[in-house]
Amino acid sequence: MKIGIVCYPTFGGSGVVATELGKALAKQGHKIHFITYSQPTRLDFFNENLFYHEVDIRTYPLFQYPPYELALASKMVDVVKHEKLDLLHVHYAIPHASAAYMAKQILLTEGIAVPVVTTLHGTDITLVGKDASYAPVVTFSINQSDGVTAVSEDLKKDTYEHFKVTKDIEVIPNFIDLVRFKRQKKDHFKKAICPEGEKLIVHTSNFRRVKRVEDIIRVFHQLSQTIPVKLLLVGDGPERSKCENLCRELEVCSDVRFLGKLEAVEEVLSVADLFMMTSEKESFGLAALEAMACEVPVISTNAGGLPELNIHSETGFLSDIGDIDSMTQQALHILDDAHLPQFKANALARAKTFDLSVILPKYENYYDKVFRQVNQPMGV
Ligand code: GMT
Repeated sequence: MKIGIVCYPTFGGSGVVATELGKALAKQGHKIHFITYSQPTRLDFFNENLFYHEVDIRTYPLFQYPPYELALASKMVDVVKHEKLDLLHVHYAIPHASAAYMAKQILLTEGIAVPVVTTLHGTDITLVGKDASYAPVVTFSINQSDGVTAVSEDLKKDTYEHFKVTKDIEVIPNFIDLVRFKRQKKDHFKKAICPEGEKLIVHTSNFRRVKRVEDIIRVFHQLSQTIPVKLLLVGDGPERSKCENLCRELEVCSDVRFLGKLEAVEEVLSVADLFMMTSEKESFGLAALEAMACEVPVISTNAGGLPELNIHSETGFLSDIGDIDSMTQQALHILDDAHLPQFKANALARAKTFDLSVILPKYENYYDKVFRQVNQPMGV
């Protein structure tokens, strides 16, 4: 198939999923056309089936806000027509689903019917999408998509609860490439970070408020009073300086390192003993899956789709949002050498159920179904 993929190209779960999906589909022989405002971060290798089309955003003194959605819709029209795409797959409802709707209507006036699949990723529903400033457009554009997928059962449930969505939503969970994400031998790195054999906790995120990274620092502070431990924080975002200040206040700076944005996150995960995800909302928790693939157990909240990934007292533990004491006790249990190897093995076993080879055919079958529905209307 010839597929156009629209996503946010920067660091962030939805962009990562979209890019990895496109790369995997290209390896299967599909022609994949990325349509984004800049080169997706993980679009980092050459494949004869991968193409990249940049959205041109023209500004004008009159525009306080350049109309990105219009530029994107125009680009989609152009790429569908000239590359003869079979399907558009847009990731993150805002504004991609409504731009796709506009592109589809324009193409119909020229006799071209291109099916649109929208994948809901989380905050496009649970946070931003719910807001009255976007909700009517989000509802409309989900209902107008030819196919809708969500990355967890919980996100599907949330979508039906908060929007008047009449479309069937197919749950296709996120996936992991176990060839890339696997535990590597990085003893020198572990030695440099934990010279006295301390246990290592890792967190990766975009440091938005919803991630509650300060909770991780508070848990770490309590833990460090009981066992020798270090903390690596990977990523960057609006809450980072608050987190740095909290480290100073709790006097844990010498044991905590902020690494900023990293490409090779699997190298850091390879030396970790525990991964923490304290989010107050999380539709899936891709970063936790990446950790599990590298044999790292997870302590997470029980928010959103996290219980569908992290199995309580098997691959790690679930806690109520903000329950610092419970998370500290859970961390002490996992980091005990009598328990750690089993948790690590369980984390890897669970990650394998989300392997790319398991999930990719689900997308291919879904594309096929939607394509046939649009090109062969019912009753024919
Ligand atoms: O977590 C974020 O803030 C980024 C966001 C995104 O759209 O890039 O992530 C969402 O999509 C990911 C991929 O499907 C999911 O793994 C994350 O759980 C989800 N984030 C939230 O629901 C907060």
